[in-house]
Amino acid sequence: MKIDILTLFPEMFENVFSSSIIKRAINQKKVQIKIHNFRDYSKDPHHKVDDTPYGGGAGMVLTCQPIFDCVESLKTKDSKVILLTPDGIPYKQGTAYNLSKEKHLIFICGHYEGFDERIRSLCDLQLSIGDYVLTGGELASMVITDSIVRLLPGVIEEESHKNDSFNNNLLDYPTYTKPRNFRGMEVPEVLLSGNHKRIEEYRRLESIKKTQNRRPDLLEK
Ligand code: 6GU
Repeated sequence: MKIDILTLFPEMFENVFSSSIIKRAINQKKVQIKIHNFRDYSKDPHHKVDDTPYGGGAGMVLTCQPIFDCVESLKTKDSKVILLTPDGIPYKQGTAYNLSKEKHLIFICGHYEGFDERIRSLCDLQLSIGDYVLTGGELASMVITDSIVRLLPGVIEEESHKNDSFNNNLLDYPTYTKPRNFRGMEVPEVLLSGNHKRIEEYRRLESIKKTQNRRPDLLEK
């Protein structure tokens, strides 16, 4: 998979993509991630990327030209162009699965007060990562990239995401490791039983109980 990210703040991405599982996925060539500063595409003599809003109002608005030119230079018939915006559709694990099957993703990170509405016409999808407002789309693009890359074949054991929270609209079951007793807190007996059928039943029940308690909205689905 190829991922291109358009941003005015490339430095924000340095540590996130050079650590842990994403770093390994890049080194193993499972994904190629490139960060593009769309200021470099500005035709303005001072590399301006924003201007005041028509009709008045506070703040600066990202202009069309640099973002259109940058996307058009990267886009092929295999590309999906995705705008990160608080008014996008809510991003879910199911979206992560669908996007993990794509060949090429292009993320556009807005910033400042907003972007020219016509930038939406470039995009196949507009996503939000939750009902709160971030200063820009950068963190959202990192969240989405992380959740997609871990699903790419061979990045982590398939077994590890089979039971992920949100698959089948259930939260993940609780897990334990050694020691059996830590400060008086015991590992549930059933997990030590070696009875795989009973363990499976216990885990399914715990998943349902946890979902009922914390996310009853998921069970309604
Ligand atoms: Cl994708 N962008 C911004 N700026 N804020 C957000 C968001 C995205 N998702 C939730 N809040």
